[in-house]
Amino acid sequence: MITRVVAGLLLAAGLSVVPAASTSAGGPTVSVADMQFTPATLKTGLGATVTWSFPDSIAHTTTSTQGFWNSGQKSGGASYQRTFGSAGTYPYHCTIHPEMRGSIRVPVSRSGSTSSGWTLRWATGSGATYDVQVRKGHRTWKALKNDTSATSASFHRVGTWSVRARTQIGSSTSGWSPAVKVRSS
Ligand SMILES: [Cu+2]
Repeated sequence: MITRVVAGLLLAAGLSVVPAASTSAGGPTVSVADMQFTPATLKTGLGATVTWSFPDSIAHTTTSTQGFWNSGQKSGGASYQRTFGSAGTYPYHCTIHPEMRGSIRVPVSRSGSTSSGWTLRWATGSGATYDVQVRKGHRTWKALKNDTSATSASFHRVGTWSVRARTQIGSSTSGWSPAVKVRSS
């Protein structure tokens, strides 16, 4: 009863009532409010589900600049989710306010050790193709895999190496992922 009265007063005062807890399942959340994405640049793990929340009363979108996703118009506490199952850099914007820009950055995941070598994984699912590059120290990037549908590879080369990948689905190609380093002895 009291809660309803307070909510009514807030609505009467023109304040937005933001729903409690979102269903983000522990993944990162991007707030789409006050004409910006916060955080504008989000680095997250391979396979993470990103939730965009839209508390504003005016509509916004999260729209992949490369064509990977488009939320359509969202407002008033709505949300949109996308799982990032492949490495790359994914810029996006709001189609209604093109000056609103953000980026999701998904590095290649690594498991292993300096002595035993590494398993590099750049995708958790299938249905895409990938380019994977490595470089030793600060030398030039070289292809490890070109246009492959494989999603992981073992890697055991002496020295410190950087690894990056990008994803292609249909006519959409991501930017290169943030580089990660592996070291083998
Ligand atoms: Cu907008």
